[in-house]
Amino acid sequence: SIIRLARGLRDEMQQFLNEYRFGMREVETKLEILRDDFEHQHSHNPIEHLSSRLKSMDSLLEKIQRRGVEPSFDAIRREITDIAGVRVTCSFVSDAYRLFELLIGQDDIGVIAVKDYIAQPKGNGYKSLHAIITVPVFLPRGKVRVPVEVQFRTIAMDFWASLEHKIYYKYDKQVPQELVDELSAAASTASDLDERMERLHRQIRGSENPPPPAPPMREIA
Ligand code: 0O2
Repeated sequence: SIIRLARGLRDEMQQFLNEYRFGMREVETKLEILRDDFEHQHSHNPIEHLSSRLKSMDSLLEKIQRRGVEPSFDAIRREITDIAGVRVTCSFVSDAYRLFELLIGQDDIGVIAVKDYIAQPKGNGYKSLHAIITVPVFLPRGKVRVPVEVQFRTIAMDFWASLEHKIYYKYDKQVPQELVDELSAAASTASDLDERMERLHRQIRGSENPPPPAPPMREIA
């Protein structure tokens, strides 16, 4: 019957999204462990805020259709790499890079892609360090490797990005030029603030024990 068919589809969707939900939890736990150990060892919390979100089935279907791809679970899995997203907001740029290196250096983590919009900001001024990684999730039916997009940024970058996101949608993606210019100026003010805060942080820490250097970066294809 149609009801049985609908329930079957609903269960399949839930199972599909659950894998991503579990992958997201694994990544969050890894970051919480890094944060707690850092706090214990160095009395410094490198993470101001940790958040995560799962894309809804509706927005996945919309995204896949926008790309002109016939919707199916396989197509979504293949095409969309930010179904699960974790955002790590740090006080300092150096903490963002350090956490990124500590996470991607773990031997159960795979790296699919890295986009460093801190070193190379987007045209509008957007800054963040993005990594699409895979994390193993162990289920009764076996192990699955789940892709998770992790964004590392500072509080100032996050402040800017959330306002820009609001403006972008308020103007239905057609932002007037004067606002684009204002946003670009605000992005550079945010960068200046990050640099000043980092300098201050280094000065304060100069007399204390600095944390050990992060392990060398792994080769990224
Ligand atoms: P949400 O609601 O945050 O999830 P994609 O289109 O995602 O497949 P793309 O554009 O190559 O591929 O990915 P990229 O550049 O790594 O950006 C993905 C995510 O980064 C976005 O997800 C945003 O969260 C963030 N982002 C990227 N560019 C900007 C920007 O200019 N402004 C702001 N505010 N955020 C940005 P979503 O799905 O668009 O949004």
